[in-house]
Amino acid sequence: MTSVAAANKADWALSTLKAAADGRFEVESLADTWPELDERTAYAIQKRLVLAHVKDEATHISGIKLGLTSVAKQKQMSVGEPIYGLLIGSRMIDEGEPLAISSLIHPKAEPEIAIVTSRDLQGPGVTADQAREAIGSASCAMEIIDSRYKNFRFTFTDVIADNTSASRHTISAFRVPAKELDLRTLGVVFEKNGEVVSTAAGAAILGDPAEGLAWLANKMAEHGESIPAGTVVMTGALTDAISIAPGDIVRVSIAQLGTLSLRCV
Ligand code: OOG
Ligand code: MG
Repeated sequence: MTSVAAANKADWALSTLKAAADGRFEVESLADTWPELDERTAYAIQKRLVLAHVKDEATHISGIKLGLTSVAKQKQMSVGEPIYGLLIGSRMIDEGEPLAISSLIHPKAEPEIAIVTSRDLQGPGVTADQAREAIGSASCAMEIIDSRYKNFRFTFTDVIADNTSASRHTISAFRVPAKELDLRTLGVVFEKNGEVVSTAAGAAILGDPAEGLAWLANKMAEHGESIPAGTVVMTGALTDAISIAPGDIVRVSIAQLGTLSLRCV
């Protein structure tokens, strides 16, 4: 494909994904009409898409999210490699605030560990040990994903372009200094309407959430970007995502980090 044709396709992909998010409707996989979409172009579309939402909502990029960092999620979505996306400030749900399901397409909830970095991280070559040193604190978190693709059916590059299905996120204000924690061994209990739906440990994230942060620093370096100190990073779903509907209450409990509940209306 010539670069002009690729630029036109990128514009088309961007407007398709923006319209689907704004109008709350599903679209077909980009790969159906654009199988050659590559990773670099997909991350470039993601960045433009996020900046368009940020401009519309007069908000800011508030952090970074990892996706597909657990075996559970990689199997659920049939994509075997991690991805990253950007968090949008206006999409944060305050603790105790209900989530209106009607504002979304087909949302699912995921239990996550959120961290805040305490040092700059610049790849390539960042090791898990260096990343671990750069984790300042950790909190209990939940992401609400809402793929713009029909039935959450997407390819690796599709989901990158769609800002990794990011929709809403909620992070407990209770932050625990990382030096008091071994993130790998923190037990996780995920409940819906009072029933346990899944359990996990921090090590579900690539063996150690610090490995996830190192992966992120090295992947962002491929795009000429680094992670400044003070960045909020959602490290990815620890278990399968579950569908949520009005009336549901989902709850994540993580050892030492406490509990976070979300009521859907
Ligand atoms: C992609 C986003 C995955 C996670 O935490 O693994 C993600 C999807 O499953 O739609 O956010
Ligand atoms: Mg997630």
